[in-house]
Order: sequence, then C-alpha cells, then structure tokens
Amino acid sequence: MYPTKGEIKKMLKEADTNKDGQLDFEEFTSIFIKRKGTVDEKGTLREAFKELDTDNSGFLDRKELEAMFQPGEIDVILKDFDKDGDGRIDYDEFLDWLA
Ligand SMILES: [Ca+2]
Ligand SMILES: [Ca+2]
Repeated sequence: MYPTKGEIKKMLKEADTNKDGQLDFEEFTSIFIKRKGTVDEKGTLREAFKELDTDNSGFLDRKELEAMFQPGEIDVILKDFDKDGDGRIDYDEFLDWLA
C-alpha cells in the first residue's frame, strides 16, 4: 500500500502541530523523521518522493514544491536540500536532508 497524493497531503496537514494552517519547515521534517523508523523506511521515502515528483523527472523542482509550500518556504527547502545547486532536489539530496 503506497500513500496517495491525498494521503500525503493529509499527513502534511496532521503534521501542522501548531495548527496555524501552514506547514513550517520543522513540521515537514518531523513527518519524515517519524517515518524513518519504519520497516520499509526507504520504500516509504521513495514513494513520498515520487508523489511529490508529479512529472516523474526524478527531481523535485520549484513548480512541484509550489503545490505544497509557500514561496518563502521553498527558498529555505532549496537552500537546504539542493547540495549541487542545480535548483532541483534529487532523491539523494532528499535522503541527505534527513540524515
Ligand atoms: Ca519533477
Ligand atoms: Ca540538486
């Protein structure tokens, strides 16, 4: 059972711990940290990544991140994730961020 896009969104909403209607960077991180202990950790993270990667390019670009984040948040995410500076998040960068 892989999470659907709706489930990911629900998960993100539930992670909004201070209930301000916005998911801040820390809350977003906590979702994946929480999931890291599960048996199918890698599979789950890969599926989460694939759900975000709507055009299946293997990268999360700004447009895809915009579906879920405010522009200011995307700046932070790209700054933190994008180790090679190509403006996109690949799966390795996504995993690195969690390490
Ligand atoms: Ca993509
Ligand atoms: Ca990159």
